[in-house]
Amino acid sequence: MVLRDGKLLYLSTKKLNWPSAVDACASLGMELVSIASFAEQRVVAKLSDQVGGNVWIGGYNYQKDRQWRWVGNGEVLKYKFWLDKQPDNYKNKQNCIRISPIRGRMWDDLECTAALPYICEYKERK
Ligand SMILES: [Ca+2]
Repeated sequence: MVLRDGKLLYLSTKKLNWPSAVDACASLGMELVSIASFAEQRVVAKLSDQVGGNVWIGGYNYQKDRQWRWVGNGEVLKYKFWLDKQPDNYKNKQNCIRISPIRGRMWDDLECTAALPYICEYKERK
C-alpha cells in the first residue's frame, strides 16, 4: 500500500511490545509509522482494519519533556487524532500510541509493554 507522498506501509500481524516493534521495523529498513495528515490517518486506520485496529504506531512520550513525538524523526506531533477522553495516561503508565480497536480507529495511549500488531513505513530519503 502506498500513500500519496511516497510512503510505503507494512502491517505486521505479529504482536510485539512497542520498543520491539520499533526494532522490528528498523530491521526491515523501515520505521514504526508516523501520521502527518488526516489523509495518512485514514490510510493507516484502513490498513489497521485488517486486524480489527489495536496496532502500534510510532508516537511516544516517555522521555523527560513528556511531549508526544514520532520515533522516526523525533519530531513533536503536529496532528493528533486522539479518541475521545484520550490520552488518559491510565495509571500513569501509558506512553505509547496505538490505533484504537474502537470503530473510527482514533488514537489511544497505552502501556508500551503491551503486545500488539504494528505498522511500519518506508520513506525514501531525499
Ligand atoms: Ca489510554
